[in-house]
Amino acid sequence: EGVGPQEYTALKLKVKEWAPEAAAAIKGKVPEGADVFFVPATLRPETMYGQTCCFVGPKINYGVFKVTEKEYFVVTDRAARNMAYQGIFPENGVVNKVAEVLGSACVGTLVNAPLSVHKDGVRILPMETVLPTKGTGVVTSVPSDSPDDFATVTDLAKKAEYYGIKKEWAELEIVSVITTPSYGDLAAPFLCKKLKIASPKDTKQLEEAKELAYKEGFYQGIMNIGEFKGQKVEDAKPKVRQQLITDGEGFAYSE
Ligand code: A2H
Repeated sequence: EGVGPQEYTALKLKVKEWAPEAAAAIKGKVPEGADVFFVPATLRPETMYGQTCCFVGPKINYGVFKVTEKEYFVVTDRAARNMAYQGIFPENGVVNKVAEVLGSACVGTLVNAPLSVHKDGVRILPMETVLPTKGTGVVTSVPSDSPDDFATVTDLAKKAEYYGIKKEWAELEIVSVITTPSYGDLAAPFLCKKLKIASPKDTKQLEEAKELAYKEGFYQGIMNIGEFKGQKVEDAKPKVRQQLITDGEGFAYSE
């Protein structure tokens, strides 16, 4: 954790098809025809082209919060409270929780991930290391550039049966988003291999990989995809963020 406030980009991943257990949990509580969004918080908006799934903590309890008649967000209670003081809900300081749903019940839900190359949508999948006390408790997965995400999707695909998921949900194509001189087109897979990271439990090596990927990506990275292809990551980052906000697909969230 740094000292100052963390400036996240919150992203709106619209539900296209609920997993049966989650559908049962919200039934009669969210009006038919309203849109429900999983809302991950990210520090790397420029990588959103590479989203392949979205993580929830299987044991975390999430709230479904009403934003407007037509829009509902799935986030932790803690995040909703913060959002209520940041002008994200209509009434300052007031949250309106209409339902609760356990992370594990959401697994398999199909969502639309803004900017992602996977236009048919991506799946909600479990990640044991999601912290309920950080961000929104929802983490979008970009395995090309996040060592944590790469280690987790690799593990999920390997043990699909154990996790109760379809293997193919964890195996959407990993495309190159950023090129760096030291780590090539896919920094996270490169670093996981180099540091011999075999699972999400290799926390010490993952810390190092994260640090290396972040620095190299930010200071040396060149965008390899999207509207700002060919530009430095440093320059593209605020532009992608602004584009998401302007298009109504994201908003500023801080804590
Ligand atoms: B980042 P910081 Cl490509 N629990 O987004 C665990 N991790 C969480 C979280 C939670 N509750 N909330 C957010 N995060 C992740 C993209 C990304 C991220 C890339 C590379 C690195 C990276 C795609 N996942 O983060 O402790 C989110 O993952 C490296 C740290 O507040 C978010 O940005 O600094 C980042 O951690 C926020 O971590």
